[in-house]
Amino acid sequence: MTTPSFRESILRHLTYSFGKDPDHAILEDWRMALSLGVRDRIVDAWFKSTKRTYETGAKRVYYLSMEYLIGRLLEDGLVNLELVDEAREVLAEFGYDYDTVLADEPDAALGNGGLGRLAACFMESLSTIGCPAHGYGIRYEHGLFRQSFVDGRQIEQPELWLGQRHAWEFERPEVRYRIGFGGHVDVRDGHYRWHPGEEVEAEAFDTPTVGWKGRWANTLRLWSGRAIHPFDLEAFNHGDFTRAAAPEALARTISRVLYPDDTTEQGRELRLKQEYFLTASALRDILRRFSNQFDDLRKLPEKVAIQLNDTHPAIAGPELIRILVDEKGFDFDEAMEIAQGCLSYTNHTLLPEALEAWGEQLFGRLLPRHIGIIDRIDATHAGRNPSRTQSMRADQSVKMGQLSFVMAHKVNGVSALHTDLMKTTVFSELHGLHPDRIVNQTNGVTPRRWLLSCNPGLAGLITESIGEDWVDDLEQLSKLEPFIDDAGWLEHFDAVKRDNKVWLSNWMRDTYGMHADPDALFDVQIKRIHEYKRQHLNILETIALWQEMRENPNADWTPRLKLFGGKAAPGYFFAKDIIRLINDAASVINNDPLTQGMLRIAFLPNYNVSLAERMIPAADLSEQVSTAGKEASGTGNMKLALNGAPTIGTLDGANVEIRERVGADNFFLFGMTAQEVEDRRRVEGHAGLAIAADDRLKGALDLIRDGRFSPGETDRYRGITENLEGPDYFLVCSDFTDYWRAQREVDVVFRDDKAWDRMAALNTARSGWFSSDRTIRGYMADIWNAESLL
Ligand code: GPQ
Repeated sequence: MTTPSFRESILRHLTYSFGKDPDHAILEDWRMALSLGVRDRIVDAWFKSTKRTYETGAKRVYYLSMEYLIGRLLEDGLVNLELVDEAREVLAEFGYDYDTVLADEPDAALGNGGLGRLAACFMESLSTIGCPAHGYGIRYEHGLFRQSFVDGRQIEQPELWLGQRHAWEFERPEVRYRIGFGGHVDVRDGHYRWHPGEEVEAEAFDTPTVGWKGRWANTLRLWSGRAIHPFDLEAFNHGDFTRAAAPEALARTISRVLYPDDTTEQGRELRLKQEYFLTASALRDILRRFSNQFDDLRKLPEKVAIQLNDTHPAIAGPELIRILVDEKGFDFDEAMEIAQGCLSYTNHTLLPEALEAWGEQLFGRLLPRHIGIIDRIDATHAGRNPSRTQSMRADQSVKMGQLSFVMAHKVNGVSALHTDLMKTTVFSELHGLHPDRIVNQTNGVTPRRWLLSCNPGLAGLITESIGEDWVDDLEQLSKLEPFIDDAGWLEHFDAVKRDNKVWLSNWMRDTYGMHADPDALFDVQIKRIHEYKRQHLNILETIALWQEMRENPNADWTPRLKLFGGKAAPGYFFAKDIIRLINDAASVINNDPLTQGMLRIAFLPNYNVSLAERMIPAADLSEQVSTAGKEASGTGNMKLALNGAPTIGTLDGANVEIRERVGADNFFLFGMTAQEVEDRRRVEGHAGLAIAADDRLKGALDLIRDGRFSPGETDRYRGITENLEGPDYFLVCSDFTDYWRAQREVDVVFRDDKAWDRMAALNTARSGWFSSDRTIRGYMADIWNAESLL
């Protein structure tokens, strides 16, 4: 068989997969034909990789995650297989614009934010490195909601990524497992047997994930819920059509929708069901694959590494023990040891509201066997550590963090600071008992999506300057440093940024009718809306700046565009108020003739992966202003630095490491350290003191309270002002003055074109360490003991 040319392959799919000739094909037909052309080549790589994994008997990595924030896949495939130019030509030949075709693909938003996007970057890096791996997740019918603004308020609409044709997955009707819930447990001669009261079927859908140059491809396997007996014929025959269809509807709810909470735990029954559904299906699949190749389950830790992405799949520990003890006849201690040998756990936050704890009533009702196993794990752990006090079974609940820690051989944090804080706060006692267990793996981002593909202008300049090896060896970006002293090169760098800003500005105009002046400083804060991320600190500074500009309109101001993007959890009312305040402030400030040329605000709706890909290359300044100690890592901070946007930020999460690498001179630092934050909270009336000491802050708060942005409704933002003037847990007021100072420093540097370009270029040149390839290599060496097969 000879491989058809790419052009031939696209045209063949158009004809034989979609039944259209070029004259009748619509945009979606072209998008799908192009996608299948790409997919064919991915499949070739996929088979080769699978074959090689079997032949070598290599250890496999399994990443268990409730979220994969994948975004679009067509460009990812084209870029990784280096087919972009060919695709462009074929489409142009038939009168189609490349970007328009790519934009026709729905975004797969099967995640909320950083945690889900990290999982997607990891899948790409695992393939680029050639580490044999599977990602396991849930094939949510509805991903994260679609956001729009009505009168400045966030409105949520269901998202339907499967509503349009989707080219990437293969349904696997033959891969199905029965997953049980509820029921009761029998004990006979010390042998336990669980008899679930309810069962659903998990069906596999596979998406191949290809790495750089198509050298390797792994599998993302997502589970979909189905009924075991989809149709109740008896009910149907009695004329009860609703009841007849009920089993199917019920089973499908399990994979119907992604919970839209980011770093907050809701403790709902369906969520626990989803977690068990994912984990149990994945484990059955892992054990089946293992048993096809090897015979002795004691070898499991040698051949299988299972990474728990946060505590969401923490039930993997007890479930694996249940299978080994109840079904395979192992004794408990040995089963526990095998499970620990396979499992490791990543913690993504220290926020107390995010730490999963299930009421024992609910947990025991849904998973009656597992709660017994957890008690036994707890007792075994206690027995081995008689002085310990940290139980996973306190306050009539099951603590998933403690469970995950105890069942894992390694526990990792996602930045150096976060890992240190894990040791001294949430896991201090467990860390004392197991001092070698906690390790750090600072997050990273895939440079294929977050530079090569989203910023072709900059990628082109880099390749022209240092060759293309940086794409899978990102630390080579340091070779750019000598170029930065070359005025011509720096001008080229500046021109790329300028083009990206013009592009975004035009796009904003065409899409939203928004005005964006490419000469202004594009000041970007894009992330979930959360009090700890402090979008309200940013908007307060904006309001204060507006006031100062009005008082002194003829001063030499640096024109700014404050760009925002991000969604609030539907039930997080404070965060929704922040969104509304930003939008309200935008309508007032953007319409002030006195400041129009100097200051504008734009909150782009429905922030998602694709929007990030448009905004990041055009950013001048990266806002990373969380209260120190609260942001576990951040990954947007890395993407922005990599694309030449210096950070204004606190010493939080990976900001600390970014500053170390890009250099203190190329980072606008402000605010209290994590330790100072702790101390400040103990100062009685800290917010009032900060406000009394800063007239700008006081003025901005007064404007909000007096209804300047909510005419006719002075108490619209009472919740925000009272919080800031009162408890101000996230210390917005106490950090304001220093934030203002740092922002004025930004103004000064930005007015000096050359100085700014240098700083921006140094950010790019020194961000190579933040590749998720480096992160994955770290996991392979320190946690999984896995090897690359390339
Ligand atoms: N993160 Cl616990 C989420 O996006 N969702 C969550 O539920 C939890 C954490 C984020 C975290 O806030 C960021 O600081 C990290 O960069 C990101 O996970 C990936 O580790």
